[in-house]
Amino acid sequence: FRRLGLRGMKQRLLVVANRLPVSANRRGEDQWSLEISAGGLVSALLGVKDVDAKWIGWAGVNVPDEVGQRALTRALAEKRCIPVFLDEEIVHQYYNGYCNNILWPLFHYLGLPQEDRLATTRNFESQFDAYKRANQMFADVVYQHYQEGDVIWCHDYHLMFLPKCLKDHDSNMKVGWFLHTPFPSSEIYRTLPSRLELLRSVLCADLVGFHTYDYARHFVSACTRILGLEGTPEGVEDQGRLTRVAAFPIGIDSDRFKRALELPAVKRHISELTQRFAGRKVMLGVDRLDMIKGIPQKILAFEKFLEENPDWNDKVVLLQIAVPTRTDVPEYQKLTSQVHEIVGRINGRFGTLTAVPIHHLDRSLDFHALCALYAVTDVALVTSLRDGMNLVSYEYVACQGSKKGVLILSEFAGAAQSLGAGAILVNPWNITEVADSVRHALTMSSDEREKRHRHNYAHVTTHTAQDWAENFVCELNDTVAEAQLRTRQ
Ligand code: ADQ
Repeated sequence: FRRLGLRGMKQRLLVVANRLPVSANRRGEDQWSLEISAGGLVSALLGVKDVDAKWIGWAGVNVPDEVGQRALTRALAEKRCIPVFLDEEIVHQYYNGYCNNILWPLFHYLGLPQEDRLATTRNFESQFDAYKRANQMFADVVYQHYQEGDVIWCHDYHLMFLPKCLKDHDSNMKVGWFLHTPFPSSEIYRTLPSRLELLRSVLCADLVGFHTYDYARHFVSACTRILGLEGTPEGVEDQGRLTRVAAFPIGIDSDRFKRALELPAVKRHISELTQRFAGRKVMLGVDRLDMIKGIPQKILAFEKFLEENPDWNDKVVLLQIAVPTRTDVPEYQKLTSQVHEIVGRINGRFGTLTAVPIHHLDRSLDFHALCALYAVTDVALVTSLRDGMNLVSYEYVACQGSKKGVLILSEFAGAAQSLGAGAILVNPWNITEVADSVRHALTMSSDEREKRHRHNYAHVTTHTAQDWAENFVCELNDTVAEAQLRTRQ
């Protein structure tokens, strides 16, 4: 099976993730338009080919009426997607509340919400309750579509309760769970009030995967320290049952980026951008506008660089593309205003009548424009405060053919562990260090650029999204086969 990869796989793959890879917009009572949404999970999974997969998830929209639900289900079916309908109340409590306000910051070492500690504590139980109910709703849709032999691949922190729901329903289901964020140190994780229930549920899966060995190790430590279970080199053991735990570093579909660079539309963008920024070095940031991405810290580091290197003032520009996400969460609204304020101040301070040092866009770019930007820029600045992997860094490398641009990468992104020496690794909290790295990147010899780029490029083009998915699914099949053997013996 390993040799055949996904191409030879006879089973169907049911991918279950909070969000479907498309956003739905209602155009009439029974009319919907669908648009691919931006985000790491979507980018990676869309890069997986040759598999009979269906995607189960929420379409990101409230559809209270049956006519609308039926029409959306039909429209999504054409894209091999199956919707889970969540009402506004549950989205508020489960998605905005428990997932985005509690699990997301905790898993990225930002702690449990502090500002309104008491309110959070009071709301906690109802939000966790909604989380479990929402996970059960995903499970119900999985049951409706499940056929014996299907492989069920659950994704991310939104669905930690799903493995238990599925296995309670049918213990023969083949269930894998993969976390796209970091799994934090057990000392951080243990502050979570629902720490026991979530760990026990995840352990119901046959295979549990993380981007890095460190995250897997943190998870096993949490199980041993908090649940008192036994950690083994294979995973976690509970009364003779093994849950396999392992690292599966994600990748991208690098060929898709390489092919895109040959398209006339992308070449047109490239030549426009080259003309537009002629005579200046261009630095690039592409992030979802999220606190974990360290955008304010990045911009402050760039300010420090301009401050300390006045000779560069009109010779370099930072393009920061920040796609807004979770726009109805107050923390994210605050972050947007903060970023706007800092950018405005720096442009006021260092700009001239004809040029500003920072171009900040609050929007998603289409694929062609994104590839062109990756291709023409001299330096990419990825300064996440924590990041499960960070695919932007991979995409940048894939599009840097002849230019051999430099990647400045946070040591707190999972990608730092795979790209390592090819990038300039920085502590994003230390803006002096980041500013120095900017200078280093801009003045780097072509030999050093070439060497670093070769290292990065080799990794990105040989550790693809396809490999990631194949490794995970193969390991899941092997794990289940081995467990069956053990019970027969
Ligand atoms: P994200 O936090 O979304 O993913 P990342 O891995 O960098 O982070 O992926 C972002 C994706 O969205 C990239 O494919 C990028 O091209 C796209 N994107 C970002 N900004 C964009 C913009 N302005 N316009 C268009 N496209 C944009 C989560 C985890 C990561 C992990 C991935 C995959 O937080 O750590 O790497 O899942 O597991």
